[in-house]
Amino acid sequence: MQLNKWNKTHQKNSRLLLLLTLLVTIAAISTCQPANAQSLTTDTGKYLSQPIISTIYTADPSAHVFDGKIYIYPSHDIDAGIPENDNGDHFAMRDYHILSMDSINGKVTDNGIALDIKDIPWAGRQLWAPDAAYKNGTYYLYFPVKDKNDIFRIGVATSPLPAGPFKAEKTPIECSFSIDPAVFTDDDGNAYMYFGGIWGGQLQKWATGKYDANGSKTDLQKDDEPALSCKVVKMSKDMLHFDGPVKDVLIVDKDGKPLLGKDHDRRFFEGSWMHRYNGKYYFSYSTGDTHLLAYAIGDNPFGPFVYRGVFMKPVQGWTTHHSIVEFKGKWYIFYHDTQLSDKTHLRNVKVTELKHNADGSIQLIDPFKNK
Ligand code: FUB
Repeated sequence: MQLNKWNKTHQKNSRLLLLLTLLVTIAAISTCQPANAQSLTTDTGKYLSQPIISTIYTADPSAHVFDGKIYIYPSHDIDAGIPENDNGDHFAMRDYHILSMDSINGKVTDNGIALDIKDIPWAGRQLWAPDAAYKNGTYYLYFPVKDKNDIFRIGVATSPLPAGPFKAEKTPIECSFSIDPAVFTDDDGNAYMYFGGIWGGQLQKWATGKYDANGSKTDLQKDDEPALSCKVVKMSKDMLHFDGPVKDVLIVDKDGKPLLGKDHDRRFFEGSWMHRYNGKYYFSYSTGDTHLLAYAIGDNPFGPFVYRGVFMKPVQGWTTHHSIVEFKGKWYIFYHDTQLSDKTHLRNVKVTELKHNADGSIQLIDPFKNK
């Protein structure tokens, strides 16, 4: 009888202990989230938009609408433990993940690894900002990566599916150099690649037309000379090569004078994009060390482009990089900041609406909410 009573009490206590252990375990698991997801909950109110995905770090989003769906081709940021410097060595990315969504602010799918650096035979290090294009049943992923001599080149990989997996060509695109390819397909089917970036993007090392390994680490040009230009080239019919000479994307002021090297608030730095609106060609880009997104308008894909202004104020983090896309009658800008990590090399992609005024100008966007 005594023993029976002890047994019952003991069983009851054991069940209580089990329940307690279970509760503690559940609590521990639910706090075991990635660091990024935790910081997401800290101070979301001050930002205009929230990260579209928080399970991986993403940046440099190139958005396209393929088959009625939005596909985003971003860099996949990782912490490689490399200290920050002006060369951008801390951006040591190793693969790409394509994101997709059926609607703006809808569910975002991470489609897994689309291309890994180990599968690019000529690659050395640093998979930077990519872009994509579609032609005749094939999707093309364009990507900058340093070759085995530590020189940035632009490569191309193909897939029958927009989210990959992509297979890289055996060599970089002939005559390609520097970073940040943006491929624009015009209404007549002709495609053009805009590319280049100064400082870590090495554009200044090509100022004479040939690569100068000992060239300046930042801008090579003198302050009162025209700024270094982004590059543009027509793509071949098979989308795998350049077709014709690489030209300068000239940005001029309203009097037709080229922007100067000292004009850090307006001159091109990196992260170019092209969109067409009401028959005009909008060349947009980052001003880099002044952290602005600016645009200039031209009458054809080669320019020249007349500088029109800033359309996005600085985001949180050193870099700013965007794309502009039309979806269901509205225009959107995909961009990034560092809301999830507060670290310049661990960024997160966002999206917000972009509006053109009746005179063709673009409304200024503040990535922070007005207080
Ligand atoms: O993501 C690495 C580099 O940072 C990109 O190529 C630049 O445009 C800047 O966003």
